[in-house]
Parts: sequence; C-alpha cells; structure tokens
Amino acid sequence: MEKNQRFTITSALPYTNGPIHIGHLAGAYLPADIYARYKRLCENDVAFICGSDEHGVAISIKARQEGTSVKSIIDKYHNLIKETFEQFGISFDNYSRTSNLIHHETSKKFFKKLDQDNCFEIKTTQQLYDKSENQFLADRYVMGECPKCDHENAYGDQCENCGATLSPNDLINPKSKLSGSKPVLKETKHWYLPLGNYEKFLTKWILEGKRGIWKPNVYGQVKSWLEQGLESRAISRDLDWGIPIPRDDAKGKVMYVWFDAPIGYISSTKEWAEKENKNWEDYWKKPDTKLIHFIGKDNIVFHCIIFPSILKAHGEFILPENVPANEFLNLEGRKISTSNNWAIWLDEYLKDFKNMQDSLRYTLTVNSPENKDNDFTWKDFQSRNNNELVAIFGNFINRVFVLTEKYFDNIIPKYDELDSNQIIKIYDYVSLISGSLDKFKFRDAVNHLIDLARTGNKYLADKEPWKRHKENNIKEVEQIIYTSLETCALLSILSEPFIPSSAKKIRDILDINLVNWTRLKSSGKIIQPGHKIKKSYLIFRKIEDDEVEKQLKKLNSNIKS
Ligand code: B3M
Ligand code: ZN
Repeated sequence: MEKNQRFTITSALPYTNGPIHIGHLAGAYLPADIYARYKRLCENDVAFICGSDEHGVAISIKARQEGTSVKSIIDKYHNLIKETFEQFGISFDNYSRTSNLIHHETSKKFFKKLDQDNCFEIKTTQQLYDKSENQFLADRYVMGECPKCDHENAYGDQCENCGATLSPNDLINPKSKLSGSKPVLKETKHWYLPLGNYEKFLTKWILEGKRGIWKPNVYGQVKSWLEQGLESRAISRDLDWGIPIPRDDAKGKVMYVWFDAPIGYISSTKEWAEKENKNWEDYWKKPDTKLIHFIGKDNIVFHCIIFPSILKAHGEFILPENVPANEFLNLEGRKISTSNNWAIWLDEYLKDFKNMQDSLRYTLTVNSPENKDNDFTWKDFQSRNNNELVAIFGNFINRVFVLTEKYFDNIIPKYDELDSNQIIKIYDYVSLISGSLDKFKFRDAVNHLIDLARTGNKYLADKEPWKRHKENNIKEVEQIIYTSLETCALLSILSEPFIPSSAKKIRDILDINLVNWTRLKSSGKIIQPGHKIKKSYLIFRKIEDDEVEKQLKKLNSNIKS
C-alpha cells in the first residue's frame, strides 16, 4: 500500500458511435475506477483520464446510417456516454473528447515533431477506391472475406471473427460499404510509422523487462506480435473526418484514428491540468509517474506496441508501467455483438434497475474477465446480488444497525474496549484487499470484501448478543455491538472502490467520513463510543425472478433467426 506516488490512469476512449454496454464497463472502466479510487485512498496523486474517441470511419458510417451529420452523432453519444459513466460512479478526473481544439492542437504538434525528426516513411501505394462515391475505402468503409479465417464479413481493418488485424487490400472480394460496388485500385500517398525500427526497443522493454510482471494474456500477445515481426503502419487516411495532417502536401488527408486517439489521453490530461492548476507534464514526462492503461484485449497492440513506439519516437514521454488488459465478457454464452444487439446497454440498465448501479458493479467485478473470457448471465447476476450483496454484506450491516437501535437507541455503546480477537481478524482484510488490488486482482479483492462481511456475520452468530441481552449481560452486549459497528465502518471504507454509492450510504448512517486506507490503524476505532448514528434502512434489495425473466425475454427477442 504505497503512498505519495503519482499515477496517470487511463481507460480506453470509447467510440461515440453508440451507447456503451456491460462489456465495456467490465473491460476498461470499472477496473480502472476501482484502481483509481484505491490509489487515491492510499494518498497518491492520481489523474484518472478518459474522453470520447470521436474520429474514425465507424462514426462516419453511423452518421450515414442515421441520415444525420457526424457532429450530431458525436454530440449525442458523447453526452450519453458521459452521463452513463457519471451514473455508474466512474470517477474520472477528466472526461474530454477528441473533437476538442486542445486535442487537435496536441495531435498536430505530436505529428510535426515526429515528422521533423524523420520518424515517418512516405509511401505511394495502390489502395481501394469507390468510383461512384469518389472516395478511398479506408478501414471499415470496406468489407470482404477474411484471408485468415474465411469469415465473410470482415472489415478493412479487422476481422471480428478471428481477431486478425487487416488492411483493406487483404480482403478477398472486397465491397464498398458506401455503395456496395466492387472497388478499384488507385494510387495514393501516405505517412507510415516504421514499426520495425522499434522491435528491439519493444523486445527489451516488454519481453525482457515485463516478464512475470504484466498479465500473461497481455505479455503473450505482445510476444506473438514481436515474433511475427512488425510492419510499417499507415498513420494517415484519405477521409474528410479526422484531424488534418499538418503538411502542405497532405491536403485531404487526416490522421488515422489510432494515431490521434491515444494522444487523446495526453490532451485530456492537459485540459484537466489547466482547470486544476496543475502541470500536465508531471503526469506524462516525469520518470517516477506510473502510467497505467486499462483496456480490453482487442486494444493491446495499440497500447503495447504502436502508442509506445510513438511515445518513444517523440522521446520526451514516459511509457506505461502496466497495461492490465482484460479478456472479453460474453453474454448468456454468446459473444457480445453491438450489430446484432446482443448486449446489455448501460443506459437501459439504469432505467430498468433504478439506483442499483452497485449491484452491476459488484457482479461485473466478481466475474471480471481478468485472465480469460467470462460469461455474464442474468441468473448469475440475480444470485450474486441476492446471495452475496443482500444475504451476506447487506444482512450483516442491517443486523448490526437493527441491534444498535433496539438495545442502545442508536448510540454507539460506551464500552471502551473493542473485542481485540475480532479486530485483528477484520483488520487483516486491509492488507488482503490492498495486496490484491496492487496486483490488479480485482476478483480476489472483492471476494475478500465479502469474506470480511462473512467474518462479521460469524461473529454475531457465535456471540449471540440477543441471548446475552436476555441474560442481562449488558457489558458483553455493548462490546459485541461496538465491535460489530467498527466492522460496519471498516466495510464502508474498504468497499468504497467497489460499490461507492452503497459505501457512502453506510458511512452516512454511521455518520463517519471516509478514511484513507493508509491511516487505518490495526487497533481499530474508526467509530466513537457515545456517538449517535442515524436511522438505518436497507442498503441493497433483492432481485426478483420476474425482473430477470423480463430481461431474458428482451435479450432473446434480439436473436435473428
Ligand atoms: N476507441 C477503440 C475501442 O473502443 C478505441 C479505443 C481508443 S483508446 C485510445 O475499442
Ligand atoms: Zn478472420
């Protein structure tokens, strides 16, 4: 539980071509939020940074589909996504957008620096072109057969079936997404990043330096990319939506979205620093700053190979300390698919399960696709909520509050000694939970949290304060309730990163403030005897069978037969 460190924590910038779903939350936002909250609670200097990714072909396509302008699409989804994050308690220090001027300027400056230092190759090649639309077909503007797995509907940049990274010319039988016509080849000039030049550096930095430190799924992917050898990547596109390439001989060309998007982390930090009167460079250039990227596994190559090469080429920036990428979350046994509407959209969840953000946060953490793909099912969601959050955590808190009211009229009993055996047990969880979080083991961490509540329940069951009350052993009852209230207080502090809104409710009832984890003393005493606590109420509620059935029905109606 180190303190006084500087952290730059980023979550992948979501594309503003649609709302976000549970897979996004579980992959890149929830773990990052838990981590950022935890690091703040350990008295670290944290910049938790994100923003909307508003460039790229996917967004132009969405605008065409909806018969509207790109601007109205990005505004609509930027606002929706931002609001959704706020509702789920994702505690970004700044949530920016890549259409902001500060981002255009930052990206252009970056390009110019690399251009001046001769970091790019300029090549003229033949690329797919739609004659009827007068447009080059970059990335998702073209679809065809995947050369690797024969999947019929692979995009020009990626096959969603086998995960292969592609370029439009790789596709078999390509078709324009704009007109449906067969494209022709046409010459065009582009700027390339010669990734081969960075192989040595990447090998030393990651393969040698991060072995056993980075998660095996991330390390393994990087290793296989490096073993295959890295090819030059075009970082410009012939498109009308994006950041113009700042060169006189590049009229009509914009930056490839994956060139400017990661720079978005830097522009968002700048925007935040300006508001907060901080120096953004501390968070990106000081060697003792720890940069951590939270992403899903489809973004590993961009965050572990391409962006670090860009940062290295620039020369003044730090490299990520870790990239704890997650695997995928499936839904009811199938891959989440936005195009087939096989997803749980977070904005819809918020309407269907009012004030139950923490139930989803909890379930997605306990089931996080940390090391392998995982499955979300509505049944499991219900049972995790009912059997763990309600029956263990909520039940303990509620029993303690009810007993405090019944026996002591809500005044914390004035017994001056906590039960030291129990206090030792419960304070063990501070290092168990923080140790897991330091290793990015969010599932273990949240399981420890539930175990802490179990420890509280067991204590009550063993000590039977109701029996002692009947026997008139009031002193003992006082000690049991005092110790149990201390356990509630500890739970309200240790659960803060995971279920922040419930944690706050418990603290409000106890009438205590959040305490930094670094200040927790193993002797306990977060609460004060003699202090009156507030009237309690149930913090969690059960999820009924019909609620789950309704969701399953809604989801299954989306299956296309
Ligand atoms: N917008 C892609 C994605 O959501 C992309 C992430 C950018 S992070 C710099 O998968
Ligand atoms: Zn494929």
